Amino acid sequence: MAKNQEKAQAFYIRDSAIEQLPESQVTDESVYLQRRTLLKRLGYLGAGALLSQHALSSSAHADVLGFFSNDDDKKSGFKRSPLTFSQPKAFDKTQAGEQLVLTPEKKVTTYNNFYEFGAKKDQPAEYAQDFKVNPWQLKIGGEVEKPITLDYDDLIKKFPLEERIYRLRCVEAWSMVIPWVGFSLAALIKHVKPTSKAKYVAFQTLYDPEQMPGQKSRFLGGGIDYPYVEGLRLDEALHPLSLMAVGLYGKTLPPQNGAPIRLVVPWKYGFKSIKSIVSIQLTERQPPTTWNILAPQEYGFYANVNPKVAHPRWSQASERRITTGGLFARNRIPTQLFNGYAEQVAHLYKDMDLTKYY
Ligand SMILES: Nc1nc2c(c(=O)[nH]1)N[C@H]1C(S)=C(S)[C@@H](COP(=O)(O)O)O[C@H]1N2
Ligand SMILES: [Mo]
Repeated sequence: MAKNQEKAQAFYIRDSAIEQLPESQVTDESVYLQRRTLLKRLGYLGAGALLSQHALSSSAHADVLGFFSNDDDKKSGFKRSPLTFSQPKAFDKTQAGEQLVLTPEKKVTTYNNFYEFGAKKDQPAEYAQDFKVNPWQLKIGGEVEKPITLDYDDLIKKFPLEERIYRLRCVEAWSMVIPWVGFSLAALIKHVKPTSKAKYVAFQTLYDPEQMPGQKSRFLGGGIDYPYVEGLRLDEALHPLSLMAVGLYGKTLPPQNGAPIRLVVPWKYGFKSIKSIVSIQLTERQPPTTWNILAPQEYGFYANVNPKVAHPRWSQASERRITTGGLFARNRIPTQLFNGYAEQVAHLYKDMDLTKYY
């Protein structure tokens, strides 16, 4: 336990470090971009080579540069296909009177948390390009009457797809607005017919160290014991907002965002939204979850977005909304209870002490 806490301390420091970069280092986006152009002309910036060259060894700097990296700098081996989907009115850009500004696609696909491909923000986009998503098998079983295995084509064809525009709030206090494409987790769960014993849903990411360098190296993978696992209470999983996403911005997911299929639970911190899922099991008991195992005093099972419940090492009262303004815009906004979805989900927690069940 103490060992785990130490690990969590060690690799999350960079997240507070980036928030604490002195103003003099984070002054102006154009200065930064000019510097990039210069480095490029001098031949220092190529196919995402920054980190491997240790040109900038400080993680905070690497994160800042990673943020501005764009697809043109990277070899994009992965091919995304267009999807066919409906666009229900309930999930358009105007939600509860709020106009949501979409995070640009390039930011969504280059600033990622996917520790299996490296614990720095720009590493998944670089190291996941050759990830094989087809063939794929997703097994759904446990406390169900009709266990099934979905193959790659089933993932995009078995259930009708819709576009859902959701806020994504990471526990590290940044957020995006992403147009996902997917189907209700509820549709999948109803399809397999849960038994009366089913109370929770357990999810598991692929374990394949040959393809996922972070699973091979504790240095790259942030000290997590893989496979990455997550869980929901059955009523949370059945909530209409819980989404199995297979795409974003109208096309199949890139690997760095969790191809070929990932969970999206928009009222919870991002780490609940587990990527590249191979197993969904309905269970009687509350399943173990990766970040809770790693640092239970910092990350709970519920992980509902809550501005009033601080992380032990930082406040959750506000967040940096990632838009075209980038790191340099003053786009800090107040965090909303349940990430703005309180009207839909607060009833799930009505008799619970949210400071205890964090
Ligand atoms: N398997 C797996 N799933 C994961 C993660 C991860 O490291 N491994 N990171 C989580 C975290 S912390 C966040 S914020 C979101 C980020 O999703 P995005 O990169 O698509 O924005 O994925 C979540 N799902
Ligand atoms: Mo996160």
